[in-house]
Amino acid sequence: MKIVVTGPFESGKSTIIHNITNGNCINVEVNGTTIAMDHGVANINGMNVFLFGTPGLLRFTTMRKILSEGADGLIFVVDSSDPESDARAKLFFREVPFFLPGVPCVVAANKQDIGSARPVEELQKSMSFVAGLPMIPCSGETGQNVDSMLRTLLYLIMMQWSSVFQKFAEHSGKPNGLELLTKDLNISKQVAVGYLRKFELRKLLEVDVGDKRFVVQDNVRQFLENPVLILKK
Ligand SMILES: Nc1nc2c(ncn2[C@@H]2O[C@H](COP(=O)(O)OP(=O)(O)OP(=O)(O)O)[C@@H](O)[C@H]2O)c(=O)[nH]1
Ligand SMILES: [Mg+2]
Repeated sequence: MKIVVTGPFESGKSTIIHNITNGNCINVEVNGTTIAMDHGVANINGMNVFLFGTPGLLRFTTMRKILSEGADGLIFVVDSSDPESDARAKLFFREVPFFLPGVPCVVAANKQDIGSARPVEELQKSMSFVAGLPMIPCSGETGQNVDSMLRTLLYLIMMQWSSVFQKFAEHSGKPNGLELLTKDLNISKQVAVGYLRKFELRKLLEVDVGDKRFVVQDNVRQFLENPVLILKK
């Protein structure tokens, strides 16, 4: 899966990616400020999660647009400890529907380890622009709740794709897998091949030469069939 981690300046995007990937990430930064991107890969129960952190300075809009291309999910990071950053978060959030329309999103209420951090109920009141989205209290610094936040997002993504994923699992390994996929989902061959390519890139499955057959990775099959399993560690 491709996950974009965005949010205003200094909210903790790079720190969260560092935590999720156990430090297996790169951050293109100048003096602690991300100027291009963060990138790292996490492995959640055998599922590859490709994380892309954006720069938080407003002027790097083009970079955020490029990083958002084809994203499956979004983590919007806000600073729970700094009420003055709320206005920046609001301004920043305006980009989201343009760059990532319809993409599942969770809000990371970060920096909960700081004594003055506001609880989620209070943040939800002052950040009405994220109403309706799951908001998860966490700390990139201590790692509190970071794993369950990512799992919540993966669950939402898999629910969004559930009708396609069910069929991936059902027809995996069959000699005429592609044909069955187009028939069951009532989609054109072109669309079905597009789905296979997309999720092959995300390492969920492998497609045979000629595209007739595909095979779902053994360890992710159970999650495609039953997404709720990803919520458990
Ligand atoms: N106490 C605490 N500090 C944090 C936490 N997350 C980030 N920080 C600190 O907040 C500052 C900004 O963190 P970054 O991870 O660089 O934030 P960012 O959102 O990537 O910043 P930009 O890329 O510049 O937009 C750093 O000094 C971090 O150490 C947290 O959960 N708790
Ligand atoms: Mg950063």
